[in-house]
Amino acid sequence: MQQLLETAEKIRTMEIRGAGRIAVAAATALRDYVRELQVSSLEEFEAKVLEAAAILVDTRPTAVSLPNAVMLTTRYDASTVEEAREQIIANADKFIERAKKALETIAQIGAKRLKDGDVVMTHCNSHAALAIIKAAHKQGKNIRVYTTESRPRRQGFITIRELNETGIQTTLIVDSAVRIFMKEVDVVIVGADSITANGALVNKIGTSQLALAAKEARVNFISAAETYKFHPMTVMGDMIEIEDRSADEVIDPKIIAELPNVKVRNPAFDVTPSEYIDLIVTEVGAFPPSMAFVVIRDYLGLELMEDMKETA
Ligand code: RUB
Repeated sequence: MQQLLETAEKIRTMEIRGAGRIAVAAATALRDYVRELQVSSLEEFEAKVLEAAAILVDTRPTAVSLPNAVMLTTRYDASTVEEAREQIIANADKFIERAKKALETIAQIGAKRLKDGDVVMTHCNSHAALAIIKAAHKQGKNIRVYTTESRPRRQGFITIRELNETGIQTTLIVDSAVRIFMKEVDVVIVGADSITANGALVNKIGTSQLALAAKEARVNFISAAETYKFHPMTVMGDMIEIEDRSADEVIDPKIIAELPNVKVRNPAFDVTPSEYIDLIVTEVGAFPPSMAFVVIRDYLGLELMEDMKETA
């Protein structure tokens, strides 16, 4: 359990972050946990697995990749502890492999949308979005990138390092400079924390501003999202919780303590409605956002929704 708790803490404190990485970390933690789990009955096994799953899911509320990964991993149909254990280990390995392959396929599909000489704008730090940019660069296309700082956690600093290592020419801008530079941009590519059944995108705070500026400038707006980032419960009308993070990430708490009339809000994500999204690149194809329900039905399965309802 110690190791699983450590992974949960790393997700909570954002040492492990990004929707894809937290999902893979959770599947890995569950696999390693059940491998060592000592129990005397299947009932006890089930209770321990449910407890571990809840600890991981409770770390961050917005990226559906996390509960999806946990649900897909902890499913089993077994009559003994050993059978259940084997199934969970196999599920976890399958999920980890699915995530890895998905990124590779998204990179190949998405890179087709980039032409030699294109200027891309990205936001925050998304492995899926960067996989597309890097694949196009690897194909010999000259791609330049505008990267936003992504206040308050400045994940843009991670992105510029990654792009710099690959040799891609990159310009760092503050979030409020998005509109000024949009006229030089050919395509915006961002990741996804969740995609709803009606094709709305939940991603790092500020994403919807990029989308708005892109629409105004008639620039294509693409989200790169593995199928496990689609949100099954939104089919039932559930709303996605937007994580509210600490004011300390925005301003020194000593300053705010001196300002009794001021409060700080720090939502970590926002919602971009489907009408601002031209394309969602998944590992099973590039679709308009109106196909979101089909992705949920055909590639996650509506039974995942039932599983989530039962454990809610
Ligand atoms: C990260 C973020 C990323 C998505 C997709 O937010 O919004 O755009 O998670 O990332 P945070 P990826 O830093 O708060 O986790 O494509 O790597 O899954």
